Amino acid sequence: METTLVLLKPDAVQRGLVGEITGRLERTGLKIVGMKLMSVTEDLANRHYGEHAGKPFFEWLVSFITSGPIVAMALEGDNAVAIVRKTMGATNPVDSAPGSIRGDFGADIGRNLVHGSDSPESAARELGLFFAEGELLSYVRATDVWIRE
Ligand code: IDP
Ligand code: MG
Repeated sequence: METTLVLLKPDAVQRGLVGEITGRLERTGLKIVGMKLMSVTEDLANRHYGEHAGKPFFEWLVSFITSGPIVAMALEGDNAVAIVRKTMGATNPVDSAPGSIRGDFGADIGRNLVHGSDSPESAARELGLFFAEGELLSYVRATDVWIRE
């Protein structure tokens, strides 16, 4: 079982796509175990996107993710990392398949609506940045038995 971090970036919040995107992620069967509307400070942005420091788009990326409220979400389930990445689509909306979040709503590589951790290791690191331990809940859904063996 994995838990992964999803961020609905400021463009998703501003465009009124929180419900649409959250619905798509929920319908995969993954379980929401943490969720909050929040601001990202410059310090948090630098730490979250640290692997991209030095790249030409890094400063823009930090200013974008700090430009307005985001929704941070923790999703749990078998292969949660890969399922979220598939549901999001490729980084550049030009290459994202129709039916994916970025493929359906994105038009720009920077303003691509969502973040999803790229590995279980990244997920553990990023979840620690965005959620305190007590903010992630463990609970049973009646539908769990219909979603996984
Ligand atoms: P990912 O979000 O699909 O994992 P990463 O390569 O980790 O993609 O890049 C992080 C974020 O940085 C992307 O989601 C996108 O918002 C932004 N980004 C990546 N490459 C570019 C670029 O070439 N120009 C502008 N922004 C970019
Ligand atoms: Mg990434």
